[in-house]
Amino acid sequence: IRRQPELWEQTLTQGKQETDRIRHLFHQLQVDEVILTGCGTSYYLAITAAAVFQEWTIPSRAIPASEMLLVPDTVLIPGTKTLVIAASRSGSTTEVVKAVQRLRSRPTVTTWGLTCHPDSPLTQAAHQSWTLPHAKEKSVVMTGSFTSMLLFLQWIAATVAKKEGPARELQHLPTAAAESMSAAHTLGQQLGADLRYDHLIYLGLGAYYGLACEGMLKAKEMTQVVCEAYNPLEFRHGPLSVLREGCRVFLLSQQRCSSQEQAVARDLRALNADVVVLAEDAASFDCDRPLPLPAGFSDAARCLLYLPLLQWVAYYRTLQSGLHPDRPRHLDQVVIL
Ligand code: F1P
Repeated sequence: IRRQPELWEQTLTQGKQETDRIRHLFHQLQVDEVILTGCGTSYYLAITAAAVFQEWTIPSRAIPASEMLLVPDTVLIPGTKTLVIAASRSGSTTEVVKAVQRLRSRPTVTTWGLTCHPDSPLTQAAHQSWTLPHAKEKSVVMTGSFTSMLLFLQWIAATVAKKEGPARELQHLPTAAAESMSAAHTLGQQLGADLRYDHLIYLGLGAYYGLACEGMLKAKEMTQVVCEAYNPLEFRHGPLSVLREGCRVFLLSQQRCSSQEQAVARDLRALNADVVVLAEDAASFDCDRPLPLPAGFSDAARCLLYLPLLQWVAYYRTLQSGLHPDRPRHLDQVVIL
């Protein structure tokens, strides 16, 4: 978790070396849309990346790799030139590899792979692939690999975008993360050690829904506590009924939705939930624990900065529960069907 600023620096260095190749390949393809895919954490990163792609480049969506494999005709639009970008830390997850192998033969589909393992089945199956070996991990639970692959996908989107701002912003993320890591660590340690809260809820909208799902998955994998993820405004349409004193809610707020999300935070507090807000202007929310995030980023670029706190919370809760963060129950690094 702690080495992420350094990993992101290395990811950007690699991204810059690949800029011409990415631009050339993308412009040669002239695709109508991008579909990002993966499983588990890698699917959640696809959700976030798809929203960023759509905002910076062309129509994009995220689909679980199992659906790309099993029901591709419910996903692909006939006659549409599609770029499928598949992410997988291991590059070996069955659904991802088989989906790419099958899609490759479709004339309207081009496949790109993104992984942390060189020479993996995914790199062999995809038309083009990128590997981030520096982001490989020994742990089962993905942390730095998630954020590094997400940053690389953001870099691809920024590279093919018609404006320069996104690429410039991304280059400031490692420094911003290094500066905010200690606040995230201190708060994560406090929150993780507090076992009174046995129901964790993660809220994020658009690109941040993928981040909320990832925060939820980290806590679930490491601690097996009950966790859920929702869009913050959707949460008021029914799920709100579960709120009680043992609930802790993490609200990952976007700057452009700040006033609506402040209203959500007020509702949550009124129902006795413990509310943690991560936002650039976190101090202006009615919440129990604000984590102000570094200023000066667009919502699309800022994504990565939300993750360290969520990862620390899961990590410290695991230790406090007497569990081993690197040995999550029933899980392996790779799911082979
Ligand atoms: C993804 C994944 C992880 C999950 C678990 C099994 O693998 O599903 O999200 O935490 O450990 O693997 P990958 O395709 O990214 O290698």
